[in-house]
Amino acid sequence: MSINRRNFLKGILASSAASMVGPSLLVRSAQAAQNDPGIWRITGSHWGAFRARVYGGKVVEVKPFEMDSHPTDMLNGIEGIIYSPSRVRYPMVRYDWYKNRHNSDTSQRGDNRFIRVTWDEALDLFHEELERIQTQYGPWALHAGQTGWRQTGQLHSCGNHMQRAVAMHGNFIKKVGDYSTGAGQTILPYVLGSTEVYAQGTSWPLILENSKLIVLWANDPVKNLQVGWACETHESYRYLDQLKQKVADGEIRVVSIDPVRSKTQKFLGCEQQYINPQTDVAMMLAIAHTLYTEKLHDQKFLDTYCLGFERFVPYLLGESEDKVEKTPEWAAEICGVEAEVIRELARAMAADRTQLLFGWCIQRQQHGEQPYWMGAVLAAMLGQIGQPGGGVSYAHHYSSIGVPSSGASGPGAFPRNPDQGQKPIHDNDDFNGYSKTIPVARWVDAILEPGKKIDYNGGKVTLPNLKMMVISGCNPWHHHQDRNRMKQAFRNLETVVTIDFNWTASCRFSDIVLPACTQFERNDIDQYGSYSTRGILAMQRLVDPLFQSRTDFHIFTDLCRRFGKHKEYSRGKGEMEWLRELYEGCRDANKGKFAMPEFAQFWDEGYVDFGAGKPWTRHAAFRDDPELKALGTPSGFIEIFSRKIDRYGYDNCKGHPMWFEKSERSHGGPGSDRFPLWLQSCHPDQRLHSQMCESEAYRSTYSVRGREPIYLSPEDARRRGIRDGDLVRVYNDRGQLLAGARVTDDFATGVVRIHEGAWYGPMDESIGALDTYGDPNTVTQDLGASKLSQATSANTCLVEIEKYVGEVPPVTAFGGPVEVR
Ligand SMILES: Nc1nc2c(c(=O)[nH]1)N[C@H]1C(S)=C(S)[C@@H](COP(=O)(O)OP(=O)(O)OC[C@H]3O[C@@H](n4cnc5c(=O)[nH]c(N)nc54)[C@H](O)[C@@H]3O)O[C@H]1N2
Ligand SMILES: Nc1nc2c(c(=O)[nH]1)N[C@H]1C(S)=C(S)[C@@H](COP(=O)(O)OP(=O)(O)OC[C@H]3O[C@@H](n4cnc5c(=O)[nH]c(N)nc54)[C@H](O)[C@@H]3O)O[C@H]1N2
Ligand SMILES: [Mo]
Repeated sequence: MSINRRNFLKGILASSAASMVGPSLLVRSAQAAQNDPGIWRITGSHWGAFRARVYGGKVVEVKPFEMDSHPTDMLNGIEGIIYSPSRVRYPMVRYDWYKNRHNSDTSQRGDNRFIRVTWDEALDLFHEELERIQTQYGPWALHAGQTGWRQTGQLHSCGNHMQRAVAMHGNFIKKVGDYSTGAGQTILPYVLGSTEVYAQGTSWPLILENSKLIVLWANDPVKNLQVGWACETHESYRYLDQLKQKVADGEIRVVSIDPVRSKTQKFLGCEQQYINPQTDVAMMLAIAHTLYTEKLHDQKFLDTYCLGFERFVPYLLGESEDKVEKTPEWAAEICGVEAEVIRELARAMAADRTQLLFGWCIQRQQHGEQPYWMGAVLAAMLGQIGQPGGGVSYAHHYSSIGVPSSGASGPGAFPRNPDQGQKPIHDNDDFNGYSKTIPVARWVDAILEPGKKIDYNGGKVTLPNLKMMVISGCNPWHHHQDRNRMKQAFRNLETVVTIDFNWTASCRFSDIVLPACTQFERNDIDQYGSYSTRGILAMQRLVDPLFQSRTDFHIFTDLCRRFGKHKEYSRGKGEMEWLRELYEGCRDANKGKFAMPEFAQFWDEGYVDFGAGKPWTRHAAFRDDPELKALGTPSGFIEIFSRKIDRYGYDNCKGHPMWFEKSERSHGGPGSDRFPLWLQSCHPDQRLHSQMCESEAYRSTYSVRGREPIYLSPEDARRRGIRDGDLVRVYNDRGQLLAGARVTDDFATGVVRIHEGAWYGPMDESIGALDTYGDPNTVTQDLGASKLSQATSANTCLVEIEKYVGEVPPVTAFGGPVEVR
């Protein structure tokens, strides 16, 4: 049964060619369906709520929900998700693992050879492995804590299903924090008393009415508001339309500070301020320096609402620490923004009502805490925190934040934990001295260096000795950094189980793969409008589960049956009973405030709308009464100097915000002599991370010669003899990938972008193998942002590019496993 590499690649090609039958059948049925209306059903997704026409058991048309005035283009990718050639069709077990179980040759991991098994066999194997891990090792050896962007729907929220079921069997390692805002959500509670990133912000109507200057700092809302955590209805875009008008009328000045001309900057037609990547803190310090030396800062605000400004000023003036005065001239050398431009911006900020709106990308880099802390210091110096249209926000590009909340309650979710009083089968809480929770992005460190003690947020974490992972509702082989390091690490794992509807690279590097169905193949409910809680949506099943896929609910009920916990797990209830209960719970919570019909009527009508909420100003209560409405910081005030952090004694996050050089930085920074290009792996315009990359026809609207695009400047292209549309090799010491060049004026010299979420498709399982599709995490750095947050710093990454002239390998990322019989 040994298959050599050549046959193997042929196998991959054959399997993806064969699977093309699916979509082409769909086209035929779409034609037939023109004469027959079929049935319209309503559902929702991260990309938007929509109605779908189902004909002959197939989705043949998708149209936006009528409450969505700004539907995204990505709705065109929906059908391709359901009928993707990359669907997981059957339970599969990795070839060598099937023969040798946990003693398998783990260097074969990623060779993509799998054996098809029955559901019963797959679940027996999964259960046996859980048993083995708990008895042979203990709870410290199992990581079932990695979760992510599961599809929408509160009942089928798949991470909850996986964790509840596994927790009914035994304890396991969990994560703390997330990849989105790891540095931001760790630093801001010290500074402003809450994570800020996951909190409702000042309402757009108040910003539009009161702001005179809006600074979009590393922020591309027009791109990033296309997706939301719940079922989106894109209400923010009405306000963005108004903002565009106000920019045109000269009523509001908007400046986008970004190394790239963003989608938002182009949409608004606003000012573009280029900045060298990763140098924002230097520019902010220079703004603070101008405010201070020109006496434009609000001393009264600093005295009344803040703590520690006097500990920060000596650093600003060069009287302490590094003895460098943070003048605009000093900053200009680092950030590439002229000193006079910095001064002008500082004066403009102080002259009138100024709203700072930060995106999240700049905290997904080394020392990612600093720009957020420094942003709060700037806002404090301007003294407008708590005023409508002033102060600082860290979330107006995310999930309808800034759209006034209706004030209604959304539906609850299927429980993530076992019910109260339920003991697991293996009630062993002895973690052998290892930490039970680890910072989310440090799990690969754990596999490679078990037992290592690391600093984290004022404490110590002892990395556990992981032997088994269960992965559901996330795609670690998209979301984590440095693929070749991951390959090395995965060789140390005995067993990996992945539950997904897509044959992602995470499936390829697993041992047991279980086919979930998509959200379009089950009934569910969710709220729409994410943070605005605008209404409740019925997510009606569009089609039956394809192939042998099952709902996560079904999968984990059957797993629990193997250890006699299925009744406790499901509480003896099926899908529609649960939905009714979640809906009724929501109706109770809203009683007397928001009218909701009975479940049957709701299900039939498809949604309940709560209406628009009232505008609201963030931090206004604190501004009104800083004593009674104190912030959640240790002192209750805005902490410009944090005694707590200072006492931790870290070298890479100190008592006040500071400029730190990066381990890799373009434009003359460290490492740029060898790898001169800064790679930003921003969030995709036409996907949600790795989701929808599998949608074939939709992918072809942006791919370049079948590969993920890499965006680069005309000058960088010219120097390397690269033309738009060329195939290029992107590389550094960590890895190499193929991508398709998109040459554009939107990008400055030295700045390139590959959107995160491009599927990983290695030539083979060997370490260092070329990635054939263009996953940026093939070359990113796996490094904690600092000892405080230990967050991902994916955007601290330098690369070089060359025109690719070798034999062109096929793309191996899509189309499922190579089935060995
Ligand atoms: N280089 C770089 N890397 C990054 C980032 C970056 O900016 N740059 N961004 C980071 C950020 S902010 C994030 S949030 C993460 C996102 O990381 P993830 O959340 O891991 O990314 P997704 O691609 O959304 O993966 C979700 C997976 O869950 C599966 N799934 C969805 N719904 C279901 C379901 O109902 N059942 C089952 N069983 N499976 C389901 C999908 O098919 C998909 O494979 O990536 C991080 N990684
Ligand atoms: N379409 C779409 N929308 C999404 C997502 C998606 O996958 N697709 N994902 C969602 C999720 S999970 C998240 S976490 C958010 C992510 O939201 P963010 O992290 O804010 O988004 P990004 O697109 O990564 O980056 C935003 C901007 O930051 C700029 N930038 C990057 N580095 C620097 C820097 O050093 N300095 C300055 N000044 N600017 C910089 C980039 O050029 C880009 O224009 O988006 C959400 N929205
Ligand atoms: Mo995220």
